[in-house]
Parts: sequence; C-alpha cells; structure tokens
Amino acid sequence: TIACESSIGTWTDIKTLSRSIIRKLKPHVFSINQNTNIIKIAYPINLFERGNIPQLLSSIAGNIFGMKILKSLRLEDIKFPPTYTSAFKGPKYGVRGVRNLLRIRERPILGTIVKPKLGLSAKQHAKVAYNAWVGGIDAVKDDENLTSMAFNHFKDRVAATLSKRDKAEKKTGEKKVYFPNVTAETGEMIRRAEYVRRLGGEYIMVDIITCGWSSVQALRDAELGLIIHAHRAGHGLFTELREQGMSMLVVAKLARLVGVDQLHVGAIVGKMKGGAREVEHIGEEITDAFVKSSDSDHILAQNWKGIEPVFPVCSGGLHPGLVGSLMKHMGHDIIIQAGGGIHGHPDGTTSGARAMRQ
Ligand code: CAP
Ligand code: MG
Repeated sequence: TIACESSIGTWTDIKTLSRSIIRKLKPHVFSINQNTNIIKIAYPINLFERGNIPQLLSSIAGNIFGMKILKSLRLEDIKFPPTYTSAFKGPKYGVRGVRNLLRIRERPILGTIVKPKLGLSAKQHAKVAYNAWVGGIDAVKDDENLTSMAFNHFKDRVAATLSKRDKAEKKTGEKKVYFPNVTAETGEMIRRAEYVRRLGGEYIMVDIITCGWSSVQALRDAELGLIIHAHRAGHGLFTELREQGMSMLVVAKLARLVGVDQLHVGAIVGKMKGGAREVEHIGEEITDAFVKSSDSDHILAQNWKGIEPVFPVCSGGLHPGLVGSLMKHMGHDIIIQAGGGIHGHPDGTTSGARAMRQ
C-alpha cells in the first residue's frame, strides 16, 4: 500500500492504469524485515520531477501518512541516484567556503546566539554581539524567532550589528561574522537578504522547517553570494516520535540538496533531544567527512558528486564545560554555538565568550 499510494496506485484497481504505465513506473518493494519492521522501496526515477522537493515529499511522504490502513509510519532515509542529486545546486559554500571566509583551518567555529531571544532593541542587540566578538567568538546569530519586531526592526538591527562587527574586527584583528535571521514570506525574505548583502554582510540565517523547502530553495537560487545558516526549529513536530514521522537524517539530506551551507544537527550533550548515534550519523552524512570502507554503503552513498558538504552546527544548552565531550563525539569540523552558556557567565558576555574560546 505504501509503494502503491506513493506512486501510481490507489485503493482499488483502475481501468485507466495501462500495462505500459505499470511496466515503466511501478515501484519495487525489495526488502521487508519483519523483526525490525523496516521496509525498503525502490521507485523509478521518472516518478519524480528533478529539482522539486515538494513533489518528492508529496509522493513518498504524502497521502500515505494519513491512511487508515497504517497504524504508524516513519520515513527513515532516502537514497538518491546521481541523476536526481545533480538537478540541485547544493551548498554554494559549505564547510570549505565557511573556513575560507573565517580563515580558521583546524578548530571548531565558535558562535553565540544573542539572548534573550526577544526583547532587546536593535542597539542593545548590537552591543551584546560586540561583547561576544571581542571575547573571542567568531559568529553571532539572531535567535530563531527574532525577525522584524516592533521593538527591534530588522533593518535597524542589521545596520547596527554589522557596524559593531567592523569595530570588533578592528579591535581583535580577526574575521567576525553575523547571521541575521531573514525568515519571512519568501519575497520579503529575499529582499531582507539583499539588504544584508548591500550593507556588507556575508551571511544570512533562515528557519528552514517553518519557511518550507521551496522557499529555502528560492533563497539559495537567488544567488545572493551569502552563506546560508539553517535553523531547524519545529523539526521535532515530525522527527521526535520513533514510530511516526520523518527522521532528521532525511531533513538533513534535503537541506543539503536545496543548498544550505550549515545546519543545526543536535548537540548530544546539550539541552535538546537527540542521541549520540543519531547526531553523529547526521554529521557524517552531510559532511562526507568520514567516508570509510568499513561503513555501510549507506554512508558511502552520501558522496554526492558536485554537491558541497554542509557544516554541522551543534547548539542548544552548550557551555564551555561541555566542549570537550561534544568534540569527542563530533570531531573538530563543527560549528559550536552557545547562547545561555555565554551570556549566563557570572561576569557577563565577554567573559563567557573568552571562556568558550579557551
Ligand atoms: C540555543 C538556541 C537554539 C537551539 C536549537 C535556543 O540557545 O538558540 O535555538 O540550539 O536546537 O534557543 O535554544 P542556548 P537545535 O545555547 O541558550 O541553549 O540546535 O537542536 O536545533
Ligand atoms: Mg534559538
């Protein structure tokens, strides 16, 4: 039923379905494991429009999730052939581009989220950002629900914060970056991104789940010359339950296809859910960093030709005391972010940033 509803079938035999359609487009259920309840289905490539994520999801993660015949269903993974991945641009910058811009070769990139999430004025926001940068943080970002607010307009905040970035660079002699949250209706989002570019920003941040795949793809395809930081707020709506929904691994693969440069994947030791195995696995899949012959072809299959790796972001409840154990799991090719773990330092943001850098 899953294969059928997701491709050419429906609940009953239909006179309009010819033998030739069946021959060309029928799916193949090639593995059913009755112990694990894992089912693997192969679909002919012509069932899918190249470059169209909504069409892919309407097919294999569409009607079938609402059908009475299934008690529960979870989409755990998708493997794409090169003919499918090649229709997408993927990240413009990815791990390489970010490291080149920041001129940081070995260590993890350090970021902070300005806190409180909401409430500071544009000027106060810029000041907190400055304090974090001069303490040793590389990147400052807006929080996921900070867009253009009555008390903190997007344009004012970007102008004030980028001007503080210039000052922080001058003071420290290091490259500093700011990820303004452009999340909004697609047209407005692109206009906000263009504004960031005009003011000399190199980055934007977007909430990929709440904006939606086509909106994020439009942002990437606008070719604005900006690095895209992807926040995943809301993914838990469908990734949390073990027996229902869609895995974060699938989200990460789709995010890589549409072309975000860095993506929140979980922090294992922090405040958010997500076990070590799951988070490490997502990290491996989007960076291609650990392509080992001892691993299953599953990981090797991720070596998408011509598509840059995504930089994994570990965030949520982190503080200096957790950096060691986080890096034991994730290695050094990560972006580590701490909000509360920096601004909660008893001596304030600059000391928190310094502690994090140390
Ligand atoms: C972290 C954060 C991020 C979470 C999201 C927050 O702040 O800004 O949104 O990291 O989770 O608001 O919680 P703290 P994930 O450092 O103060 O926790 O990265 O798992 O998507
Ligand atoms: Mg946040």
